[in-house]
Amino acid sequence: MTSYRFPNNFLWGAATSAYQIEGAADVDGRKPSVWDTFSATAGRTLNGDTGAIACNHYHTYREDIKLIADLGIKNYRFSLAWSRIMPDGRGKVNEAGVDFYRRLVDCLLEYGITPHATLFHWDSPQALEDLYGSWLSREMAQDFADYATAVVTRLGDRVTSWMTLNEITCFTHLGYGVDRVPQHAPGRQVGSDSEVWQTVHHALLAHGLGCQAIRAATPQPCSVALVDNFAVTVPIAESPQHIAAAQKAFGSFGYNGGILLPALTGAYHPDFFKPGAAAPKIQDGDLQIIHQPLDSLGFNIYCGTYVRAADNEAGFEIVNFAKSYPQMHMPWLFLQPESIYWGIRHISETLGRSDLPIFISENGCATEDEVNWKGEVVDSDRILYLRQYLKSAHRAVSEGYPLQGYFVWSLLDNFEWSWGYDRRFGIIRVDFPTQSRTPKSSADWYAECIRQNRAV
Ligand code: IFM
Repeated sequence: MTSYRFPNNFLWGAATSAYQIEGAADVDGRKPSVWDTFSATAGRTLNGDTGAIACNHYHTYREDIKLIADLGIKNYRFSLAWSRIMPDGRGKVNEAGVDFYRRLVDCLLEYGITPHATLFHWDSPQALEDLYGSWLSREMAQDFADYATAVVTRLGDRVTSWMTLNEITCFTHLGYGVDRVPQHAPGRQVGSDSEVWQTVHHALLAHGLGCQAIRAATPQPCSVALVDNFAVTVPIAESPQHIAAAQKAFGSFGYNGGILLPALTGAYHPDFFKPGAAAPKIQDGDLQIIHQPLDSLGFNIYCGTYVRAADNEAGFEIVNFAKSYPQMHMPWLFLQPESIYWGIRHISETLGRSDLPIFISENGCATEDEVNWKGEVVDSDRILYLRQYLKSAHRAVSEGYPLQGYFVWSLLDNFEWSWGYDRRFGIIRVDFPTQSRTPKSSADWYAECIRQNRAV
């Protein structure tokens, strides 16, 4: 009965983000974000879905928090909508918007649930897009820091766990990236890779200035994290040569060299500065700003990439997923539980940051849920997926890597960006026409994991 048991202080949580669940898009002074504009533009999202209503959480947060409490979940990660707090992106603070988050946090605290707040989960104010093209401009970094100051000054008396930006890759490369049709996220298409990397650089600066702003504004000790969905290289087999290949590949794989490396080591990967490479313009002192001391790293993990040793210049090669490799209900989401273990191990061992505590800030999957004749959703596929990943997370803990907690993605079925409401990641089903909530079998399973403090 004691197998896969986590340490007593392990944090069990669930995660959401503002635009994906709140709705109430024009209530109490909120102004549009780039996602309101993007999703309202014909052809951008599946079925033309938008987050205008989403899970209506702005109005149902009390009931939703009670559901969290009923499951025994003690940690809740949510994000704040910048354009609720600062409708024009800069300048005047909308106190009615802040009040919503005060109510939300107070309700969490009443139930004994610790709030973990992400300041930016992709929904930048449309006003800043109109003013200077959002992440195309360096001004965005300072505006983000000012927004962070406004939030932490007002909510820092009740929130002590802060995350700056969520998944820089997604709102930069997927929004501004060249040659991407259809476009999967808001952002003006730019003409070159170095311009895309410039948006990343501005986001990293926002993270760095944001960390400084949080620490300056907090009225009490707090923790600050970056949340990244870095690319995980997984050895095809755990032999010394394939492990070495996965480690060799890690620093330059995916977008790691331009996001994770500068944030955690203070330097872009050397490949960025080779002739013809797409280095952004970097000003003196930028890397010091970006490389802030962090209390932890939030690691969003869904799946990674297999790598094997190869007799080539690089010493490794990527192994594509085989044709009938098990996959969840997303084109990019393969069942690869080892990715959670290897991601954690790479931070500690490959990057040499064993000092940095890690928490899984998102892990979950979309499944083709069905409601049975009893009105239940028996999502055995989601349980299979989550159980394997938790066991793999446990392996990291048992080998001494500093994993502190786990947030399942997601608490609720929600607006899955350009996939609209078609893809369901929740452990609680949302029937969008009626807004009724039904905990799925995976929610009961997760509650049992929490109760027993282990992967059951
Ligand atoms: O829904 C998203 C979330 O907003 C960011 N990480 C990945 C999830 C699933 O696609």
